[in-house]
Order: sequence, then structure tokens, then C-alpha cells
Amino acid sequence: MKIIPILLVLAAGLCMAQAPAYQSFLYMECAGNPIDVGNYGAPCIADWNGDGEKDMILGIFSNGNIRFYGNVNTNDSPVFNSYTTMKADGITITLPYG
Ligand SMILES: [Ca+2]
Repeated sequence: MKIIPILLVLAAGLCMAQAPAYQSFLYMECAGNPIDVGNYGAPCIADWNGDGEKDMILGIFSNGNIRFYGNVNTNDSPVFNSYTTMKADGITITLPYG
């Protein structure tokens, strides 16, 4: 089959055309301390509270909780001073794994 190698070459070309650009590694901090949730933390950056500054939503693998870190500074230089565990109807959100 000749079509498979052609498709692979095309797919590789598309992947190379959209290669991501990575920046250096850095620790995210909260109140001046590195944020450490163990393995497999799942961060998402979005303006969750609608104040125009991007916040961090962080999923935690070990207990399935989700933390909200509100950005108290700017989008270019975010600062997180505290977090809250996210709830729905007063109940802590827990997403089981596995
Ligand atoms: Ca915000």
C-alpha cells in the first residue's frame, strides 16, 4: 500500500507545522510558597471570577478535589495569595479517578 506512507508523511508535516513553543519550567506559588499537589496536578488558566484577570483552577489527583486560586495581580504577573476548594450546592466537588 502506497497510500499509508503518503498519509504518514502528510501527518508528520502537519504536526511539524504546528509544533508548540515551550518556555522554561517555573513553580507556581501561593502566598510565597510553591504549590505542591503531588503527582498529576491538572491546572487550567481562565478568568473564573470575571474580574478580567486570569485565575488558576487546579485539579488534584490524590483526592479528586478542585482548587480555585484567584489572581490578585495582573495577567502578565499573576499572584495567588490563597485558594478555596470548589463546591457545588455546598458540597466539595470530588472527581474520582480510575
Ligand atoms: Ca479572575
